[in-house]
Amino acid sequence: MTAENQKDKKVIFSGMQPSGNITLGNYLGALKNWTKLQDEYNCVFCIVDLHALTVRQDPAELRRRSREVLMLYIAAGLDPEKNIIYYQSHVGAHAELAWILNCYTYMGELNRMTQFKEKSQKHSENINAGLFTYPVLMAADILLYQANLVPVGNDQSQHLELCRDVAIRFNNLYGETFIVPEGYFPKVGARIMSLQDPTKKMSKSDENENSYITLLDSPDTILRKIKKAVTDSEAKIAYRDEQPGIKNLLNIYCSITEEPIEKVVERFSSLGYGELKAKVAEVVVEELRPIQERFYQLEKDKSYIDSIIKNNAERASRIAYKTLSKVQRKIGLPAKIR
Ligand code: ATP
Ligand code: LTN
Repeated sequence: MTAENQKDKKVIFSGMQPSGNITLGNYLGALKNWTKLQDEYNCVFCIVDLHALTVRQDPAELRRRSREVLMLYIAAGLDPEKNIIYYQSHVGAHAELAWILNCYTYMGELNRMTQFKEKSQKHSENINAGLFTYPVLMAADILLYQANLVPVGNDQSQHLELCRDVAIRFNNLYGETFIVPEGYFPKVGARIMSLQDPTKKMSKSDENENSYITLLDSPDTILRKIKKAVTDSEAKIAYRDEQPGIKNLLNIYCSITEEPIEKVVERFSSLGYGELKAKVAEVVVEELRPIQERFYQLEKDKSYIDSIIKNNAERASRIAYKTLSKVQRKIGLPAKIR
């Protein structure tokens, strides 16, 4: 059964930017959860390459990373036949609907977006209009597929709220057109922090490579980065806000093993920090090993990946253009003559 022919199932839409190497944070906070949703829902997982353009990208790197993200989605366990896995730029309807929705979104609404404020501070030399209208393109992504649920980290809740407001506004003006989506947020523990500054989230665009683990880091690199992780001088293994480094290591461990935190804290209570780090590195290495093996296998099969890219863009287009045509008709754009 594929996403198109399971009419009774709810639709899930989510995406990741190919703006860096996918990190353990992206995996534990998003990708790993997506793999658990694929049986229960009709899922559409996008590689949002147009969103990545809001920050200057090296063209060859962007192309390479976009393919890498697509292969990592599959290697992490997303089935490209059951789910729709595709590049945003391969479905023109995203940019077309985004233009239309721009005309139904207010400057005041976009001005309030905290991600825009943060990213314009970080990239003060390139505050482009795309960065400002980023949430409108995200709304178009979601609304095109009539998604019921959008699994994202808490950092995206403001964007999702805007998407809902625009959908409701449009429906009020033109009658029921879009499903108004709900956010689907992970548990708090799934927020993975930087290994170098555990008060900041682990981010794939961090300048310091030691702050994150990527899904393709070798076992030696993983061990080295975890050994270097910033902790504290309490010399006590406890799960509390005053020890953010240790808390983060425990979160990583428990997100992988899916054990309750209290049980693990009890078991590890007599260990030193070095020993805790070795345990954490071990579960990370073992979690990533099969993903890496599948990734390197997939990488060799160019024609298989190419066929996934082509077929899935076609499947996505069929759904997206159906919604776009409906929107065009409702707002009074002239019908195409066939
Ligand atoms: P960038 O550094 O380019 O802003 P990012 O690493 O924050 O990127 P996104 O592509 O914006 O990642 O997000 C992809 C998904 O991963 C989103 O659902 C986001 O909420 C989730 N995510 C990102 N970072 C973390 C983290 N440290 N812990 C848990 N989930 C995360
Ligand atoms: N803005 C999101 C990525 C993203 C997305 C989407 C997520 C773009 N379009 C649609 C869910 C649904 C991010 O930065 N995590």
